Amino acid sequence: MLNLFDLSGKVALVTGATHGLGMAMAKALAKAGATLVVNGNTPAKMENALEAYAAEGIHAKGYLFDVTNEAQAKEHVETIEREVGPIAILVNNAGMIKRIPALEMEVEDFRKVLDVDLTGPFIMSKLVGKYMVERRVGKIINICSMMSELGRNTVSAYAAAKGGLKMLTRNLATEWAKYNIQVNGIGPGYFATDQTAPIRVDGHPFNEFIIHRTPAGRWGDPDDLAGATIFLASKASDFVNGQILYVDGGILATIGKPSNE
Ligand code: GCO
Ligand code: CA
Repeated sequence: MLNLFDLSGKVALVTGATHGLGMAMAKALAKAGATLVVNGNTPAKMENALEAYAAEGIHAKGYLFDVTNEAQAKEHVETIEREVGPIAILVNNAGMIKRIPALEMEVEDFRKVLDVDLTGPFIMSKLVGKYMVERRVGKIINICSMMSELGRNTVSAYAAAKGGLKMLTRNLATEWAKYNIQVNGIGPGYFATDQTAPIRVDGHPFNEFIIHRTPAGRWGDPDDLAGATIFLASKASDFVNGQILYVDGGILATIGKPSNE
C-alpha cells in the first residue's frame, strides 16, 4: 500500500524552494524518493539552501531563474529536462506578499504581486505542462493560501492572486485531466515562516489572533505540509483533479469564537 506514495525515480521541480514552505515541501518530496530540483532567484540563498538539503542527505540540483520571465524560464525548463530528466512533479511555490492598505497601494505593486503569485505559476505550468501532455503523465501542485478563500486587511493583491491561483488550478485540471495530469493545490493556513515573521512576534496582536482563530490552537510547522505534498505528488492522487487541499489547523472550517472562549 505504501508504494502508492513512493516517488522514487521521479524528478520534482519546486519553485522558490530556497527557504520556507517551499524548502519543507521539497524535503518531503526528496525523502519520499524524488530527485529534487530547486528553483530560486538569489545566488547566496541558493548556496545556503543546497547546503541545508545536503545536511539532510538530499542531493538537490539548483537552478537560478525568474519564474515570471517566460524566455528565461523556458530555457531553464529545457535545461532541467536535458540535464536531470523528465519533470514528473512541478510545485508552483514561489510567491510574494505586500501588506499595504488598498487605498495606499500603487498599481505597480499590485501588478508585481499578481505577476509573481499568479502569472509565474501559469508560465511554469505551461512550460512544464507541454512535456507532461506529450508524456501523458504529470503532477502539478499550486501553492495557494487562506487568502484563496478569505480576505484580510492590507493584502488585496495577494488575495486576488491566490484566489486566482485556485481558479487557475481548476482550469488547468479541466484542460489536462484527460492527459493523465493532475493539477491540484495546497492551501497552507498560517505557518511559522519568514513571510509571517513580522506578524508572528510574541505579544503582537496578530500572533494572539491567529492562535485564537485556529481550532488547532497554534501556527503551522512547515513540516505539517509533508503529507499533503507527497499525496498530491504521488500515485495516491491519480484521480484527484482540481482540488485545493487546505492544511490550516481548521481555520476554514470555523467562523471562529468569542475572545473569552
Ligand atoms: C498574511 C499572511 C498570509 C499567509 C498565508 C495564509 O499577511 O495574512 O502572510 O497571507 O502568508 O498565505 O494562508
Ligand atoms: Ca520543523
